[in-house]
Amino acid sequence: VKTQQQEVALIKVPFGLAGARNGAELGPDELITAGLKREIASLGFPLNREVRVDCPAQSATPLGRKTVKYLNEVQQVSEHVCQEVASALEEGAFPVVLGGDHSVAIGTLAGLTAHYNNLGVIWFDAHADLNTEEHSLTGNMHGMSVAAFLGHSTFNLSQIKGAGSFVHPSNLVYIGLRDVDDYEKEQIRALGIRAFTMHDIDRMGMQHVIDQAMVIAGDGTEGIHVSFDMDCLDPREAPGVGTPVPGGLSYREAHFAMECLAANNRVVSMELVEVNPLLDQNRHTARLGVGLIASLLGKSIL
Ligand code: Z70
Ligand code: MN
Ligand code: MN
Ligand code: MN
Repeated sequence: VKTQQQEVALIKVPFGLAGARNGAELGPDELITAGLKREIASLGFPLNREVRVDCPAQSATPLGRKTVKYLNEVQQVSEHVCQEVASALEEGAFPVVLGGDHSVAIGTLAGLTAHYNNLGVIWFDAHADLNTEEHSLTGNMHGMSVAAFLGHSTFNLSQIKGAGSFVHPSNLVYIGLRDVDDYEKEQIRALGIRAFTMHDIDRMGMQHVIDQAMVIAGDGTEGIHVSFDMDCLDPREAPGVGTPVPGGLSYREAHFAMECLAANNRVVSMELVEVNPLLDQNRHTARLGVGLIASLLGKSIL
């Protein structure tokens, strides 16, 4: 469990241009309104910083027939997120990055790899986000973040000022996959990436899945980053996401995973992305997100 003396760095990234729908840029404020700072304070963590990364809005110039959308904007945001994450880590804080669409993970990983030579990543998602510019069927960069920190896409960590080296695919673990493109399936096989799909969770249960995930992401690494896309949850639990996919994690499966991760002192940072208030019902998804962050920070039932 993180010691309550450790500071939490809240890094808000209201950026949604790399997603599939409008609205993810409203995620950070929605999570704050849903009580995130109160939860962090009541768990006893001092705040290292609360920053809001300056994010470009929709560009006035039409995209035309570009295959990759908003590359310059993603690059700019990634560099700012990288700086904030790296500087929070230098001060010994635990970064909590709030998206935004999942492209914000590129900047988070850039900042983390600046500080840690070997990093494990547990990626909770319905999607693999492993497309490259060349293979993406949508041009949306939130579907390319994993390729960027593994170094497989043209735009990758090496283009971000201050980033460290790529994450090794043997230290990446997926949890919750159920909507994976053909190219991504090939890559998962070719690179030998460990993936716990919804089928695997059904078969072996979350306890076994999360125990194995911590071993894989922790093996030979200096720390584990938890990247949490809210669409890993079932849309009945989390309707407020840009790309809901049926058949996802239950409320308890997700909380249980976070509770187990809290008990593992190797977790060094987390991000929570893809909360879309425009598609939510009664702030349900944002409140669930706040609860999941609290569980990862060590909130227990009793
Ligand atoms: C699809 C793509 C994606 C999140 C959707 C979807 C990717 N594979 N990622 N929602 N978070 O566009 O590449
Ligand atoms: Mn700038
Ligand atoms: Mn994602
Ligand atoms: Mn997703």
